[in-house]
This record gives sequence, structure tokens and C-alpha cells, in this order.
Amino acid sequence: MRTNFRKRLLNKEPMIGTLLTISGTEAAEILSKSGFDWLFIDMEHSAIGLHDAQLMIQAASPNAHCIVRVPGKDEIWIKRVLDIGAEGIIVPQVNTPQEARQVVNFAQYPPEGKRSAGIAKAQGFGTELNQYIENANKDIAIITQCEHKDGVKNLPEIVSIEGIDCIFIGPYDLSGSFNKLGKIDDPEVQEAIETIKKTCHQADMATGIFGTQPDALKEHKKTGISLLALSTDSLMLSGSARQLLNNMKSSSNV
Ligand code: 3PY
Ligand code: MG
Repeated sequence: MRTNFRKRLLNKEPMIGTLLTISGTEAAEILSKSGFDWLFIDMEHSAIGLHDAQLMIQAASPNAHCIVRVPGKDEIWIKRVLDIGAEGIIVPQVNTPQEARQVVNFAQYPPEGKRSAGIAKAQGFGTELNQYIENANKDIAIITQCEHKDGVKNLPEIVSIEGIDCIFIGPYDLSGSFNKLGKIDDPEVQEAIETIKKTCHQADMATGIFGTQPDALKEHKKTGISLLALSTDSLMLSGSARQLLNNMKSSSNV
């Protein structure tokens, strides 16, 4: 398995990625060849299915690291997503230390965890099983999201849990937990984001965040956030389509 994503993550090397929400190999391949360090395949909110995600990983590799956001924090999703060859998982709404410990347990093979052994794409369909098992716990990145005020409160304990490699901030769900959904610039939400950053910084924990615009992400990068998710496939497609069309219309009588 070609994996240095976790190493890069633990070294807090800035990596710019984007969210993939559209099923199919084409956008994954195009974006993997556009200079992104990593692709955030979103199975939490999109219609991307497990086999689609596997094909997308195959299409994007080895140009970009493929990290999959699982639909939920349960064991079945975590093991199946790792078995299709994801280099890491992003787990939404991990709000308590118990949940964080369970995520690590589901994602790591014994003796560190209780991940079950199967043969699928990640293990070369059986041809690379031993090699994969030997390296998986040290190569696979476990990223949990802090995106609820309860998660912010419990973060000092969560960041001390062995096996958690990065805390990924979800500004939108975080705003929702303050009943201010979508108001990510609200002072209370911004204060929570700053608290997360500070807690991670003090614990020497890698931190990530999603943003639709480069300006806000550049500021986060300056203050130490290294795992950056900029925009989504669908937003980039519609944004550049509108821009081209507006340009065309403003410079001609079309
Ligand atoms: C959020 O903003 O809630 C996210 O999960 C972004 O990825
Ligand atoms: Mg979210």
C-alpha cells in the first residue's frame, strides 16, 4: 500500500484537498491530476456507495491520497471503508472520549484494536494480506471530527486518546450545535473553532478544517491547521461554469 498520508499528517505537513460528492471515477481522476494532495470522499452526505468509492480510490491513486468520510461511526462502515483501500477515515460527530476510543478500536487490527480481517481491495484481494496486516495500524490515518459543542467540551480528553491522528473541524455542524446552522462566522461559532485549534495545538495534535473559500483557509493554515479541505467537486463545477458564462455574457452580446 502506498501510504505516507499518515506520516505527512503527523508531521503537520500542509495538505490541500477537496471534497468528492459526485459518484464516478471521472471527477476523481480529473481532480487527482489537478494538484490536490488529497481527496475527501464523502460517504456521509453524498450518494456515493461503497463500490463507487472503491473505484474512485482506484481512479485517483497514486496521484492523490484518498481519505473517506464514513457515513457514521459504527464498526461496519469503518471496516468496509478501510477494506476498499482508503488511506484513512474521517469519522463525523465524535463527541465523547468513549466514541473516539471505539473508533480507534474498530479501525485497528489486534492487538491495538478489534478490526476484523478480510480480503478485499486493500489486501490485494488476498495476495497482499500479510503485508497489509503488518502495516495497516501504522499506515492508516484515523481522523475524527469535532463538530458539536459537546465535542468541543470533551476535546481535551479526546486528543489524549492513543490512535487519534487528527481532529477535523466541521464548521457547519458546529454552527448547528449552537442552533446557528450555517452562521459559521458567528462569534460563538468562531470562538468554538479557536478553542478547538488551541486544544489541538496544546496537545500537538494535527488539525483539519473544511472551507468553501481559499481566504479563510489561508488564515487557518497560518495558524497551524494543516489538513485543508477546500470546496467540493460540485461547487467548483458550478462556480467555474457560472464564471465562464458570466464572462462570456459580459464581453459579448450573446
Ligand atoms: C461540517 O462543516 O459540518 C463538515 O462536516 C465539513 O466537512
Ligand atoms: Mg459535518
